Amino acid sequence: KKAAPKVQNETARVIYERLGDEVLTTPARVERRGTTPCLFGKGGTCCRVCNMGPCQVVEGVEELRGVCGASAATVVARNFGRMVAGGASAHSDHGRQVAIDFYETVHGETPFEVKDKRKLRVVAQALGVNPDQEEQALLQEMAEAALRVFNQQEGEIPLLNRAPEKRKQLWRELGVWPRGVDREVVELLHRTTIGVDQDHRNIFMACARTALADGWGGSMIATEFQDLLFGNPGPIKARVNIGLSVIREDMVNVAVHGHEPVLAEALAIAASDPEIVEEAKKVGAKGVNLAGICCTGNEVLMRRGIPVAGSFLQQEAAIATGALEAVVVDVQCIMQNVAEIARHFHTAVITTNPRARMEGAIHIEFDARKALECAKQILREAIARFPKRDKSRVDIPDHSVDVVVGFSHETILYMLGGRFRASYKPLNENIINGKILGVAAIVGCDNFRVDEEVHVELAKELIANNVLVLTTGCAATGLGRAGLLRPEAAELAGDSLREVLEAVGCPPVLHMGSCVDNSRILIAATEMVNTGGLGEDISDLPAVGCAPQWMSEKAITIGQYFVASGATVVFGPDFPTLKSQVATDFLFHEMERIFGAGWRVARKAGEFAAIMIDHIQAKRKALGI
Ligand code: BF8
Repeated sequence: KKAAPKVQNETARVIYERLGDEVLTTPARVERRGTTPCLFGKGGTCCRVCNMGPCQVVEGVEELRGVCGASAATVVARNFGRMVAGGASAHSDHGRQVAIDFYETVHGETPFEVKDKRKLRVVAQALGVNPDQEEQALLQEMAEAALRVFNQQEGEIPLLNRAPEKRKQLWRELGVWPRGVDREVVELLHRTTIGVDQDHRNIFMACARTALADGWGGSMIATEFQDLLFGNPGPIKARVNIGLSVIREDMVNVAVHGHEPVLAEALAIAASDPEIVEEAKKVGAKGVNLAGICCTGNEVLMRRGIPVAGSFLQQEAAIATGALEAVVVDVQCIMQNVAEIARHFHTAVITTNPRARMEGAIHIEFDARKALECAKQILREAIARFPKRDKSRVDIPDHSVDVVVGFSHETILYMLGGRFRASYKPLNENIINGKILGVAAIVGCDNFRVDEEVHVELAKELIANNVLVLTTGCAATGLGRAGLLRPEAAELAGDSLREVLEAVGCPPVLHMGSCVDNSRILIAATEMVNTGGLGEDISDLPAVGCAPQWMSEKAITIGQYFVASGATVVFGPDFPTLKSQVATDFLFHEMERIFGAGWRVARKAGEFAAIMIDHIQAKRKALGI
């Protein structure tokens, strides 16, 4: 056997080592392809929007414009715009599905019910629905208002009214308040096709508008309506990473992988159904065990304490433990290699969504209206695989770690504000008095092309400098694996942050959920502004975001809506516009002038930390604190 390829994650590394070259894993593919991807593609100057090309464009070389004359700045802006549209469409198609599930639920067509009644009126108001009406009428009106966020053609998406007053005024002045999600995505794709928008500035402003439609539209609908349907997350103890309490040797193991929690919720209910437990026992198992992967993992971790086997980086490794009977997937971030790895084991890959089929998978279509029947059918497929498990090939490295998760915006309100005066005031006071230097969000993906877990070193450096860290997505799972989501990790914090954390029993890194839950960070930032003492807009806050290992287009859209909302973001290890200085200057500097926030790029944890801490210090200075 050859040596296992290099991989940043220790658990995956151990498992890959055992596989050797039996299966071509993702890090092995990275290694075999070499380390230098196409520089035109990487830097954003490969133009593929028509059939006169593809054109490889070089900035400043007249002969090396696109054959139509497109400049590097135009090509880069178009490619960036298409990423923003792709990311926005992914989050928002997810949000739309949640809105449809909610609509069907309030019309009595699904087995679910609205769980979070406390939040009902808040969300109604945010959608412009009169909250003072009889509950059934309210629910139905909210379902229609949620669907309108996607298909509205004119006017304004109402959820942006939640933002600070000054920000709303700016969006109106700039003409970037989105009209409706679908319209913005379609328009951005239209503008970036051959022969349409040729002004990089104009394209980037359209990117801001489309991204805002995602953050304050599609993603926010996903977060809020998932909370309404399945409950608002609260602090809960659980475990992350592959280990014997996460993937069970004595149970039928089913990994839930993807993004829309409705499927995982149905599987969780079905897994404890006596009929299913009995069927599992008949094949020699103690029952059915669920473990999460990617953002579905974060959703069920936050609400049910179901363990997370892995982030994006560990989807292959979880299967290669030899102990998964099924990987059940819906949409987004499911690598095609999953089916290839599963083929070498007894694991069934089960696709459930008509939008995402896979070769080599069994397809059992999930329909929320028949949620439990579908879920049972999926679990039966997994149960039937249990007798085929080859015990001699099972190897589950016991690496799982305790975490405390569930820090929704509402949880932070109650935990930091106290049971009797839910408020962000104590947080703001601790920022003003300097005990907390500022707030940083570490979000986004894992990336097989990054050698170290940048998230982890970065988070440690930030908390040591008294910066409170918020996290979502695969970054959150990675920080959990490193033990930073435990209250005991407060001992790694600087003295003054540690004092604040220990008073409330909070970890130094707060897990706020999945990638659509970055919308929770927008609300938390707004709440900090409205609480007072930290300026009048999100751009005044001593706060900053980052995605140190971004991989998906969705991360770019998130970055763009943070910037357009006034929060500077640092991305790494690279950035998709760097081959046009003109376009990059616009995103990094001109956006700063327009929105009070811009993009930055960094590679190593130390570089990220330096940029982020400098930014927080500069904002503190401007506030005079
Ligand atoms: O939406 S962090 S790898 S799983 S894209 Fe994907 Fe990136 Fe993970 Fe969730 Ni988000």
